[in-house]
Amino acid sequence: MMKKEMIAMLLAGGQGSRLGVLTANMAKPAVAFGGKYRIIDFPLSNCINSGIDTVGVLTQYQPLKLNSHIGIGIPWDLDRNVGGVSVLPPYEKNGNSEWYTGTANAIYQNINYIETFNPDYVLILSGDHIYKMDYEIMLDYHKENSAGITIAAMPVPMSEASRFGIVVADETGKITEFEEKPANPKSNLASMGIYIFDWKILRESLLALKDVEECDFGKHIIPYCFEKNIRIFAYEFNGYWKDVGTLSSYWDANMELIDLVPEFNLYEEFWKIYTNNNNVIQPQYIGQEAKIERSIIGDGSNIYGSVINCVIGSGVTVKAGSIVRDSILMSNTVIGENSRIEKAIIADDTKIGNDVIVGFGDEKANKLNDKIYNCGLVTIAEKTVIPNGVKI
Ligand code: ADQ
Ligand code: ADP
Repeated sequence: MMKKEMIAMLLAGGQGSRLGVLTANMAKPAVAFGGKYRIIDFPLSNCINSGIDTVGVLTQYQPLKLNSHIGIGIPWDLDRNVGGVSVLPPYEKNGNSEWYTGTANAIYQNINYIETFNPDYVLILSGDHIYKMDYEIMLDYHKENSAGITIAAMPVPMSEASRFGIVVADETGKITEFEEKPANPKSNLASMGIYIFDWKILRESLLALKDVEECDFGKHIIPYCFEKNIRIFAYEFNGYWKDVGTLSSYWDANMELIDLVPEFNLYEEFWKIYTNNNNVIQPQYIGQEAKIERSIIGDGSNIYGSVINCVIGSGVTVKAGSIVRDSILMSNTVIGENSRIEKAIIADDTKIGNDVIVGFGDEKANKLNDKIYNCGLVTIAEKTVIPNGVKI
């Protein structure tokens, strides 16, 4: 029988409704990030950089882009005969198909997949975090503690603590309390939603809780294991980590890439981030009157106007006389002449006319058009056309 010490299960099936129009047609892990990547590139690259060569990706909501991006896993060196990356949508069993109703339910429905590899440990990951982590070091920590479960955790500002699973640990790292999204958090040590489980323990818990509605790790599995006195440890992580589940955290994380000394560095030789890129795309072209400051510019972009503090994807055009500032433009966006874009997220293939102002602050804009959100950070859905002279 085949044997893998640890396999990863990457949860990529959440709806991501807080990313608004960006996730109307694609799963959150497929959303573009940093001018060149998609969010899922980060956990997938972490897997291969950590020596994990078997990854199940659990998809369900708007999976088309995600599936075509992952393909057979070539960019991440995950095209393997044994293991590699497998996309695992909910499938029909005995005539009745069931959606993944919760994170743990999604894993429960894939017990057979996991068992093919007869693993000692299973690593549970989220598809919507930007970070670099060596899961092998986390596994060493798990073994040293003879833990049944290890939860990666990091301190967050107390004001944000109730968005997370909150852990209280003793001086050895053993978790003494866990509460999922508590109204009154007892500490600011947040679960990162990254877990290593002894497979036997996880399997037993999934089977015991199989009838729980919307069975979830934070709400059900971890509390259940607590009651069973399983040894649960916190693995404190001190690097850069961002849950990009909201538009403002997504915008922040992109903007942090263009800091003079970025806290999150994409240029490290020993921890590369791999992605599925179109390598037939042309080089960038910067016109004579163009001005570019502190920005990432994707391949195939043509810049004739001013771009300041921006993350620009591939194939973007900014025409003469236009100024784009503090914004994220995804691939193949066109900005017409003499337009002004301030603090916006503009999704793929959007065409913006001449003399348009985005970031004008018209509070009625989001009611006028369901493709546009406006709350200090204007977000425009893919393939939107904004006519000449419009103010948003
Ligand atoms: P949340 O951020 O609320 O909390 P959750 O909505 O459970 O995370 O999603 C986690 C991951 O699972 C996401 O990548 C999502 O796409 C995926 N997912 C959600 N529902 C799914 C389903 N039915 N099928 C497949 N995939 C699904 C969690 C923990 C907290 C912790 C934070 C850290 O519960 O304790 O603090 O993550 O971000
Ligand atoms: P959740 O992800 O928690 O389900 P929603 O995506 O439903 O949250 O967002 C909550 C509300 O905020 C919705 O009414 C949505 O229309 C609105 N909203 C989300 N993002 C923006 C934005 N950038 N500008 C204006 N309204 C927004």
